[in-house]
Amino acid sequence: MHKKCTEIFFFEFFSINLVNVITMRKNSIDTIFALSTFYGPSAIAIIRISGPGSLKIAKKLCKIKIMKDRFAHLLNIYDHQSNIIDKALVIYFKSPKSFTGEDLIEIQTHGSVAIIKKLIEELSKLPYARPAKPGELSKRAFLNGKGDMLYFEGINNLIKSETENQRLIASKQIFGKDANKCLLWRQKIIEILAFVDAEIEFGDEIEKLQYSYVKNNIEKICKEIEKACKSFLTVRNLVHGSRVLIIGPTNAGKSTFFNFLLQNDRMIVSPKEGTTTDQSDQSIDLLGEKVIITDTAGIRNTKNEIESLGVKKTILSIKTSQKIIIVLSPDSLIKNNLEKVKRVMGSVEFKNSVIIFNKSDLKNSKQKFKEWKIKIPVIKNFKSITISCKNNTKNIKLLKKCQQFLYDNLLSVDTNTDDYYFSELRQFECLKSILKNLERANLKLDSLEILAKYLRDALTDIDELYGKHDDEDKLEIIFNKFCIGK
Ligand SMILES: Nc1nc2c(ncn2[C@@H]2O[C@H](COP(=O)(O)OP(=O)(O)OP(=O)(O)O)[C@@H](O)[C@H]2O)c(=O)[nH]1
Ligand SMILES: [Mg+2]
Repeated sequence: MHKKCTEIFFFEFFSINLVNVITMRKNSIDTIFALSTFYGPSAIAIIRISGPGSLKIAKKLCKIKIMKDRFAHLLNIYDHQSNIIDKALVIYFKSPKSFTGEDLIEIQTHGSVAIIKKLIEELSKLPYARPAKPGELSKRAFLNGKGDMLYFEGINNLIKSETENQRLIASKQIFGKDANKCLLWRQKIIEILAFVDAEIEFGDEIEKLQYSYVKNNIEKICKEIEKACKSFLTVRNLVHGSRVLIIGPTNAGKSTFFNFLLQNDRMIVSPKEGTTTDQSDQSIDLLGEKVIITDTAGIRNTKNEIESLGVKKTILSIKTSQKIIIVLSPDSLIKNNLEKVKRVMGSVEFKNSVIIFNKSDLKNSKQKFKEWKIKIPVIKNFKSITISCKNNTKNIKLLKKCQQFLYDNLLSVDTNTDDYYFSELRQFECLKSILKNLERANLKLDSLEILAKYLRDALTDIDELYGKHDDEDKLEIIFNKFCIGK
C-alpha cells in the first residue's frame, strides 16, 4: 500500500508542474519590463527585464557584445541616439536560474525619477518588449515552478506589510507551517484514496479496523481545516487591515478624534454642526496592527440636502460595519437628535463597538454623560473611555491610552496561538470546499466509489489552493492584485 501511495503522490505532484509548464509555454513569449522599486527619488532604482529578448535588450542598451551570467557589470546605459542615460549595475540571470525562471536582466540605476522615466521610455520604443502588467513577473515565476500560489501570495503580503503584525503573518505564510500542512493533508488523502481504490479492486467492503483508520484520518484533517477556517477572519483583518467606523451626533468631536488618531489635521474641524458631510478613510498603525478608520457625517435630522445624503451614507455604513467607535460629547445631547442617536446605538449594541466620551473638559460634562446614560440606557452596555481632545492633539500619553483602549476592545487578536495563516478569500473558499468534500466522504464510508469520488474532489481543491489552474483568467485575476514590478 505504501508503495502505491508514493507512486500516486509523485504522479499527482508532477502532473501539477506539467500543467504549469504547458501554461507557461503559452504565455511567456513576450519580453516584459517593469520598475521593481519605488517611483520617486532614492539612492537606486531597479528595472527588471524578463523574457527571451532581455539579453539582447541589455546588450543594445549597454553597447556590449558579451554579458556574463550572474555577474555585476558596471556599464553605461545609452539611449537610442547613443547619449548616456546613466552608469548602472547590470546583472544578467540566465534562465532558468532567475526570479521568473526566464532570462532576466536587472538594471540598477540611480534612483532619479527622470532616469527611470527615460529608461522606461527607451524600453517602450523597442518593438519586442512591453511593460509588465501588475504581478506579471510573479505570474511567470509561478508558471515556471519557482513557488506555489501560497508562497507568492505570502510574498505579496510581505511586500505590502506596513505593521509588525502584518510582517509576522506574511513571513509565517511564506516560511511557516501553512504550506507544509496542506502537503500533509494532501499526502494523507492520497494514502486513504489509494487504500480505498485497492478495496474497490479487490473487495467491496472496508474491514472494521481499516474503516476506523479511514474515518479517523478524515475527521482529523477536517478538524485541522475547521481550525484554519476559524482563524481566517482574524488573519485576514491582520493582513489587510480591520475597518473601524467613527460615528456619533454632529459636533461630538468625531473628526477631532479621527485627526488625533492619525496625528494629522486631515479633516476639517469646526464648531458648526454638520461640518463633515462625506466619509474619509485613513490607514493607521494601531500598536502594530493595520486599521482603516473612517470619519463620517454626524447623525442628526437636517434640511441640508448634501448633509442629509452624508447622514444616509453613515447609516448605510453602520449596517455593514462590524467595528464601530461612537463619539459622544456633553454638548451634543440635543433633543431633536436623541431618537435618531438612540436607534443607531441600539443597532450597534451587539457589534464590536465602543464609546468615546469626548470633551470632558467642559464644565458640566459629568452630569451630561450621566444624562446620556439615562436617556439611552443601552449606553451602559458599551465599553467606554472619557477623554478631552481639546488642546491635547499632540498629547502622546493620551494617544497611547486611547490606542490601547481601542486595541483591547475592538481588535484584541492573538498572533501567536494559531498555526494557520490563511488570509486570502481565494484560500478560504478552497479550504471550505476541501472541508465540504471530506465531510461528504465521511458520510459515505459504506459506498466506496462515492467515497473515492469525494476524496478526489478534495484533492482537486487542495491543488487549487496551491494554484493549479488551467484557467488563465483566474490566474490573471489573482496576480493582478500584486504590485507592478513584482
Ligand atoms: N471643549 C472641547 N471641544 C472639543 C473637543 N474635541 C473637539 N472639540 C471641538 O468641537 C467642535 C466640533 O468638533 P468636530 O471634530 O468638527 O466634530 P464632529 O463630530 O466631527 O462634527 P460634524 O462633522 O459636524 O459631525 C470643534 O470646534 C472642536 O474644536 C474637546 O475635547 N473639548
Ligand atoms: Mg466631522
